Amino acid sequence: MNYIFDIDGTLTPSRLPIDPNFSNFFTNWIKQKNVYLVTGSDKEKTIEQIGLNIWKNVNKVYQSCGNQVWKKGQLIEERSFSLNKKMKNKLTFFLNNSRWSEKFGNHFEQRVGLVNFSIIGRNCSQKKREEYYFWDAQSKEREMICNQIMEHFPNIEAAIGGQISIDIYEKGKNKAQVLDEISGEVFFFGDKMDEGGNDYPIAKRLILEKRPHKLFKVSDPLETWNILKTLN
Ligand code: M1P
Repeated sequence: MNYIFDIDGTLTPSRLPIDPNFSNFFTNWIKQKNVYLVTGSDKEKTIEQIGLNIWKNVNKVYQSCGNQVWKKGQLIEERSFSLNKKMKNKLTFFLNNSRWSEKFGNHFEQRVGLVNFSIIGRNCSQKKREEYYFWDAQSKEREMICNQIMEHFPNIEAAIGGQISIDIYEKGKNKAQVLDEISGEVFFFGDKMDEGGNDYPIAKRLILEKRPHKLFKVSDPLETWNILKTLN
């Protein structure tokens, strides 16, 4: 059996550390199991959130939606991706014309094999992050931006990752690529499994390939923890 977990919103609150009690539980739970982590995030943020111990002790960690792969602390593979001028202009247009007026800087974050784009900016406070998340759920701004990017640039894929941003990468280089390396039955835990979310490609591929699997669409880390307790 293989267990695949998203991180932000699934094992930790978005961009925040894992609950210490859940961390203790999870550290024991992963022992003797095939556990993989897949996130849009980079290595530094991931370690900050889940701790080096969990990061090193799972089978593999797929950063940047699988565009950078780490095994027990060793870099295995990575792919590069950057925005061309046209894409950057298009995103800058969205930034300048958004109905969300408060901007805090760090709107484009270059990760390995992925660019993370945020209208509010990654330098926003936790309070502003939550305000934007709530507003975006009503306005559907990120969904609109993702759809327009993919319409204008057919070689590019854009997906809603966490609370305030969009993950952008080469078409097909989404989280589902991790399944190329993992064979057999999969239990997948994620909070963005609906169409347009960055966990969706894994769910879709498991279903299409008729692979033995179970999808756990969670709304927060506590739900993940409760499910794992019942699996035990
Ligand atoms: O910071 C890590 C997360 O960054 C984005 O989420 P958010 O919009 O909440 O900052 C996304 O890239 C997400 O995939 C990633 O886990």
